[in-house]
Amino acid sequence: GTGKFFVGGNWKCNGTKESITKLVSDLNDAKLESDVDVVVAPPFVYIDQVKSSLTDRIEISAQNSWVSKGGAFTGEISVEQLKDIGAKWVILGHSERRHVIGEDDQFIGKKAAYALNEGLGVIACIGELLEDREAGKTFDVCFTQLKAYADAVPSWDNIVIAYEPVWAIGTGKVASPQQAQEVHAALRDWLKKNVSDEVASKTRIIYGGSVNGGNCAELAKEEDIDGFLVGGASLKGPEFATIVNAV
Ligand code: G2H
Repeated sequence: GTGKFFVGGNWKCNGTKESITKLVSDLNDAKLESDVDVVVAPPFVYIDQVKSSLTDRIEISAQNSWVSKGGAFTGEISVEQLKDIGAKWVILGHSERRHVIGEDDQFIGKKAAYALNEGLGVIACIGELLEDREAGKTFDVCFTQLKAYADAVPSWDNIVIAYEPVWAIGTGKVASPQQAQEVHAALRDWLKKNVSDEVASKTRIIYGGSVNGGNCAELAKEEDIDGFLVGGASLKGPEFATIVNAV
């Protein structure tokens, strides 16, 4: 892997004050290896609760942010507000926002640029649909999505790339270590050719899609897998800790 292992827990649209109190307490009790960056992304409305109760060992991410400065944008949350309540990261371009909400590459690229310029780290998601994979278009689709970030962002210093094949998300069908490694290596090669050697070698590329306590160790062995973005299994404190400690 490249640099420090990075594990994010994407809680998606799950939880209540009560269940999140329990999850935070389990995370506070967990033993986490020291050489791993650990981040959790609660729903917006619980970020403040989590920030005030969770150990500082774990940083907070949002799951989305508005594309520019706040104002008359009903229902949106600005980067400035996220920083104000102590978030350090934002997940952008998640497949659920691309394919369920309809966000496109350019919009996502603009969001990434705005968040980075304001000082948030960005977990930049990309990934192909099953039909793309079956049509042999996995690399094309991933490179197009990656290029949209590359064309927009001011720098790569604060970006973690999350490769999440859509067919593996929430389906229990995890990519094999070889399938994930093949794409991660191709993404790194794309960065080398299109951005720089330095960015290619230092940018962490994490895998997401049905990662759990049972499959994380095998995936973590692959050379270009620098961590994970975990959905379902991040809702259970002890299992999330197992994944953090997988490296
Ligand atoms: C992929 C992942 C978290 P899950 O979306 O980003 O979710 O681990 O539930 O497949």
